[in-house]
Amino acid sequence: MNTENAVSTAIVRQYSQKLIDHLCVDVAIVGAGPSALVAARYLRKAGVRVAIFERQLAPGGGVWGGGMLFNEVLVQDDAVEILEEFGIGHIPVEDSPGYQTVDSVEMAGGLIFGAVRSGAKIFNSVSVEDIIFKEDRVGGLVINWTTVMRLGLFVDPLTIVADTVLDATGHPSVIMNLAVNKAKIQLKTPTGGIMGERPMWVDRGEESAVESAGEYYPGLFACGMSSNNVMGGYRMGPIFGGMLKSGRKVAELILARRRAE
Ligand code: 48F
Repeated sequence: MNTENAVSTAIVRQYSQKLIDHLCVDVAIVGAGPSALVAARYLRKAGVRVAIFERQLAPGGGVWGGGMLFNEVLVQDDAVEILEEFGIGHIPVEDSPGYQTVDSVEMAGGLIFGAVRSGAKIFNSVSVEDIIFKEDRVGGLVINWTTVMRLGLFVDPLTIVADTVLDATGHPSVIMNLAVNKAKIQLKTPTGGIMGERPMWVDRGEESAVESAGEYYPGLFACGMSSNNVMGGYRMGPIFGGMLKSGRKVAELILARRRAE
């Protein structure tokens, strides 16, 4: 085999095998932002099969840009153990006890590496365009290449079968919107629908990002800014302890649900 052919054959074969191995998983995560990457690592450490589908070329979601492209973020002391789980460095803020600064590039890279090294597979440049919904349960995802969707090409998708779907799509809560608008699901919220994100209030937003992480319909969980939006929480800007803890909490809830079933 000549070298050109060897390169192409190895890539196509390996990618195809990876995709085939993840066409049916325990947990399918939509979005590869910070809450998703934390959830993926904790789920994998408990032996759960996880695949993450991220529509952008680069996983990491809203971490990379820090605050207004100043590439630093804040993390509260009570989330430092999660940073350390991923081997991510942090520096105490001298004049504001209780907070650490974290280089946002190190944080994005560290979260991605920690999730992948735990065995979670990330499929980047893949968009989730619909859910599988049957027998009153969310049962997986409908996926397509982001380029196909962005170009508006009329190309049928493929599917991912999953016991559990985790919406970690951030502010737009893409999967929850699909569930409400297309599957006509009543979510476990005070209105049965999506409450909608409120303006910035950092402390309350940080609390609600964690409190809201959970199961909203059989087989359908949300975390991070997605669950915060679903439950009408406040936004909080470039402080990430809540995102990290939201990812860890949703992993614990998914594991508890799996044990109970
Ligand atoms: O928004 P995002 O970073 O998720 P998060 O874990 O973290 C939020 C923070 O970054 C920040 C914040 C905290 O202070 O306010 O915003 O809640 O990442 C969400 C990811 O989901 C991807 C999107 O590209 C992003 O990387 N995503 C969204 N819709 C889809 C998707 C889709 N339909 N298919 C695949 N990926």
